[in-house]
Amino acid sequence: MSPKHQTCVVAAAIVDRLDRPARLLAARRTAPPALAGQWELPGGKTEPGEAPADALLRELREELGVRVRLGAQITGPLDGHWPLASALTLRLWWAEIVDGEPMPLQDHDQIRWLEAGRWLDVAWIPADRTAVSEMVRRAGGP
Ligand code: 523
Repeated sequence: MSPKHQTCVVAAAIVDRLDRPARLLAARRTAPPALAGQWELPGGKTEPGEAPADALLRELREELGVRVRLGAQITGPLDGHWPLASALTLRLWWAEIVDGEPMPLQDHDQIRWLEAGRWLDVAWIPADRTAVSEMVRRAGGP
């Protein structure tokens, strides 16, 4: 299998507007037990042969019922990816909703828009907290 067909995890930092983000969408997981109740940037695993950006659009449609426009990738320290607790790594993009109202349809029991200055106010999964902290730091802090 070529590297581009390897599974990776993709997620989105969905903000109210890509050009001047103020609010960030967080989603609370229902499974597995070790992650249930913790908040994440929504997303999931790529399927075999699926391009990462396509996987992300699919996951957001399935999980939240929204269509999004992807912005820039938010690069992490591992070749642009972010470390996860598992052997997998996470690729992250900025995103803006272009159609639909986000609802927790699958895998989540709550979603929440975090206001500017409050992006660290939920119990993020540790991997996501690292990324969100860095996003805040790069933006010059809350
Ligand atoms: N994370 C994570 N943060 C984050 C996501 C989207 C995923 O730490 N923002 C972790 C959680 C899981 C793994 O990445 O350990 C896979 O994500 P998951 O379960 O959301 O992917 P699915 O739903 O595509 O996985 P399957 O149900 O196994 O298909």
